[in-house]
Amino acid sequence: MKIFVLTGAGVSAESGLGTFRDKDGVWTKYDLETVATPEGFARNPVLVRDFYNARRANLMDAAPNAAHFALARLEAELAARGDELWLCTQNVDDLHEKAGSRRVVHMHGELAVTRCHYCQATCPDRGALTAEAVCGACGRAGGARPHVVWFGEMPLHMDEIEDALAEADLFVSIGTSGSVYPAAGFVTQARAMGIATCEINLEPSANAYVFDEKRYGPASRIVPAWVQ
Ligand code: BJW
Repeated sequence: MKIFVLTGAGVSAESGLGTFRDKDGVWTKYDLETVATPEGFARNPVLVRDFYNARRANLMDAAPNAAHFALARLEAELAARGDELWLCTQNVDDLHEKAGSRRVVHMHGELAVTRCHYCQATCPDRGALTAEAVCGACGRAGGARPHVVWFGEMPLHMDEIEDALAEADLFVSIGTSGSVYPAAGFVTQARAMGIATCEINLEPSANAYVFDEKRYGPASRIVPAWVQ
């Protein structure tokens, strides 16, 4: 039995990390073209670094909730009986890892990793992104950016993700609005391959009609109940 789980911002909402498209979501306060595109970074790197530095600071204080812990428990239980949980997250936080998940694929990157705009070298870094930072790999200054995937950039690990999805017996989507591609298309791909699908979310997502099974409510309650 292989279960492919896709998580989104809703799984971390009860840990105090904002979602993007809900009332009070990140994109109601910030213009996404300005802070989450390569063009925005080229136009105003100071503003973009400030935006991500504030989010890095928030992340320091955030702790996993019952949904993250339930998924980590499920991974261990499945592994113990020779089955597999394949956890793919759109989230750039590290709450799955903090909860004990062993293998997490971050398709939209990781907030606590810095990438050099010039040479693409990455290094773990929870400190503030600055214009003065010198890249340890290429020696150039001024290229420090968060290792996250902006609109118009290619999501990470896509070959690995497509392979895992094709091998799954069950696809479960948790806490995502289903509005950002390619992740939003996974449920349709899964259905086309005959894989059972389940949505867990606060409310029906944009793709709710595609799922076989639906469970609605806060992730901290619904995910542990589903894992039982
Ligand atoms: C709870 C809850 C609780 C709340 N319990 N639930 C037109 C058609 C199709 C595609 C496109 C198009 N135009 C452009 C595109 C492509 C574009 C795209 O999809 N745009 C759409 C907006 C239409 N996609 C891209 O650009 C991607 N790249 C790509 O396609 O590459 C191919 C390519 C490249 C180059 C050339 C050609 C092709 C990249 C997408 C990158 C997304 N990046 C972000 C920012 C990451 C960094 C950062 O954090 O700042 O990723 S955007 C943001 O959205 C973030 C998230 O991972 C992503 C998804 O959001 P998510 O997780 O679903 O959050 P929300 O807020 O939307 O939803 C939360 C849900 O939780 C809600 O439903 C709530 O109800 C629920 N919830 N509390 C349970 N307690």
